Amino acid sequence: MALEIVVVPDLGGVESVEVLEFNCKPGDNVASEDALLVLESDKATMEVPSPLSGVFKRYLVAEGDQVKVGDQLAELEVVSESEAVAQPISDSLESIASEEKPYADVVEIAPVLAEEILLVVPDTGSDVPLDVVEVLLKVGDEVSEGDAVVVLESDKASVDVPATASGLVREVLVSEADKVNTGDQVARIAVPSNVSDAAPTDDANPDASTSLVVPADAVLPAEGSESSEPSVAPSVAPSVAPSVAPSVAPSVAPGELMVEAMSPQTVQLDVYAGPAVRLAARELGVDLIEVKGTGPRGRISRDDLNKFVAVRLLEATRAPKNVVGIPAVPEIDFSKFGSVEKTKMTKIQSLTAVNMQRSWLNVPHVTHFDEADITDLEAFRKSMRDQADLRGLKLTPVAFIVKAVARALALNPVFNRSLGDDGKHFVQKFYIHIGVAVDTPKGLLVPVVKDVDQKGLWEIAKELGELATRAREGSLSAADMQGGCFTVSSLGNLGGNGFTPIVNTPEAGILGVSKAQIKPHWNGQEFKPRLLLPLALSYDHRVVNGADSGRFMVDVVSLLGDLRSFIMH
Ligand code: CAO
Repeated sequence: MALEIVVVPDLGGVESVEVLEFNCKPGDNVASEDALLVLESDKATMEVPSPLSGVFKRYLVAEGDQVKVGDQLAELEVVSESEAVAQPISDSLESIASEEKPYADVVEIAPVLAEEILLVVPDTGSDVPLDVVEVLLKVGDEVSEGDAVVVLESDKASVDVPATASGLVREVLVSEADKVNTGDQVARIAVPSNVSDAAPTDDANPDASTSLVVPADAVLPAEGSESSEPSVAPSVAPSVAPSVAPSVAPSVAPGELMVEAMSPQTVQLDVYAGPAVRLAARELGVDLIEVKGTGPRGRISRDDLNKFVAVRLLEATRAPKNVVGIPAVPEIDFSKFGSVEKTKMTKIQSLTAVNMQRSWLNVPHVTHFDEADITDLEAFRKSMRDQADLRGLKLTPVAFIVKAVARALALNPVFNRSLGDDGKHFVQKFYIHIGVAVDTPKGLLVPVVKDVDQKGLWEIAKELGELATRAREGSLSAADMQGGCFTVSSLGNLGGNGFTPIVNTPEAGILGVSKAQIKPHWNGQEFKPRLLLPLALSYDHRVVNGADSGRFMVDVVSLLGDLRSFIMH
C-alpha cells in the first residue's frame, strides 16, 4: 500500500475556497472519482474526487478551513501498481469481503461461489437521457436489495434507482453528471451464489418480459472466470436489457418495481445537500425537505441533519403515548427582528430552569391568596432595631414570616409531607426545615434554615442573614440547600401586590410574600389605616386540599397579625 496525498485541484482562477463538508471517514473504501469532500467558493460548490481507489485515511483540513490550489486535503492508502498486479482479480471479492466485516459474516461461504450481476437503469419512462446527480455506492460497499444506488434527475423530478439484489459492489459504471438511458449499466454486484441459484430461470418464469438485472458475465465475462459461457445468454445488448430474463428474481414484479423507483417519495427537488448527507438521510429515513439547511444558500449539512434527528428523538420521548403531547416551542431567529446577543446560562440558572419546569409540569398547582395585618408586628420589629444593631443583626419581616410558617406547619402537618415516588403514599416529616429563596447575581438559590420550630427569632434572623450572604457570595454547600419541607419566597423588599410562586417539589407548599402596604381596613366600625402584607400560598393539590390550605393560611395570618398568638399555640 502507498500513501497518496489529495490536494486542492485547479480552482479556475478562484483564490481560495472553504472546506464545506466531509464525505468519508477513516477506513472507508473509496473508488477512483468518489467525492472525498466538498469545497465552496462564494459562487459554487465543487466536490473533490478521489484520484485513485483505496482506503481513506484522514483529512488534513477541518470543515470551515479556507484552502488554496495545491493545499493538502486528505490522505489515502492506495494499492501500488506492483500489489495490484500481484493480486489476482478473482481474489478481490474475497479481500473486499474480509475488509468489510459486516458483510464477511454474511458471505462466509459465498466469496468464492459468488456470481456477478449487472445492475442497469430501469425503464425511466423518459425519451431523453437523465442526469446522474448522485452515485450512492462505491466499490466494496455492501448493498441490500431495495437500497437506492444512484439518483437520476430529469428537468421535472429526481428518482432513485434501487438495487435489485443484495451483494458487494465490484465496479461502479456511472459517475455524477453522466447521462443515462433505460438499460444503461450502473454497477457490477457480486451476489452470493446461493441467492442467484435460487432465482427462477427463464423456464421457471416464462412470462418475465422485463429485467433490471442481468448476469454480468452475460455481457462482461468476469475476469479469471473459468467458463466463458454465460449462464443465460443475452439475446441483445444491455440497452435492451428489459427483454433479458432475470438471473436473480426481484422481490417484486417488474411493474411494481417501476412504481417504487418512480415513487413521489423520492422526489427531492427543493433540497440542497451533498451526497453524503443525502445518503445519511436515506439511511435514517429522514425526508430532507423537512430539514432546515443552515449552510450557504440553505445547504443542509450533516450537523443540520443530526440536529433534526436529535430534536425528533427528543420530541418522541417526551410525547406521551396516544395523547396529545406538549408541543415543542418553535425555534425563532430573533436576529430577523433586530440586534440580539446569545449568552450562556449559569449552572444555577440551568438547574433552576429544569427544576421549575419539572415542578410546573408535574405538580397540579393551586394558589391561595390572603393578607396579614402586620401593623403591630412592624411596630414591634422597629422597637427591636437597637437590640438588633447591638447583636449585629438585621431583623426583617422575613424572620417573623419564617417563624410563623414553622408554627403553621406544626399545626397543619399535611403541609409537612411529600408525595411518595409511586404516587400511592405520603411521606410525613417530623422535622421543620424551611427554605428561603435568595436572589443572587448567578441565579436563584434556596438555602434551608434547619429546625426552625426549635429556634428563636434572633437565631432565625442571624441564620437567614448568614445564609443569604453566603448564597450571594457563592459559598453555600449542597447540604445548606437540602432537606427543606416548605419554602418562603419574599419579594417584599422589592414591591408588587402579589405573585403565584411555583412549588419547590417534592415539598407540598410555598409561600410568596409581596410588599406590605398601608391600606384602609374596615374594623367593623370604621376604616383604619393598617399595614397589610400580601401572601400567596401555592400548594401541590395531590398532597393538600383547599380546606387544608385555608386552615394553614388562617394560622399564618393570625400569627403575623397578633404576636401574642405565638405564645398561645
Ligand atoms: N414588605 C415591605 N418591606 C419589606 C418586606 C415586605 N414584605 N420584606 C422586607 N422588607 C424590607 C425590610 O423591612 C427591610 O427594610 P428596612 O431595612 O428599611 O427595614 C428590607 O426590605 C430588607 O430587605 P433585604 O433583602 O435586605 O432582607 P429581607 O429579609 O427582606 O429579604 C431575602 C431577604 C434573602 C429574602 C431577599 O433579599 C431576597 O433575595 N428576596 C428575593 C427572593 C426571590 O427572588 N424570590 C422569588 C423567587 S421566584 O419564585
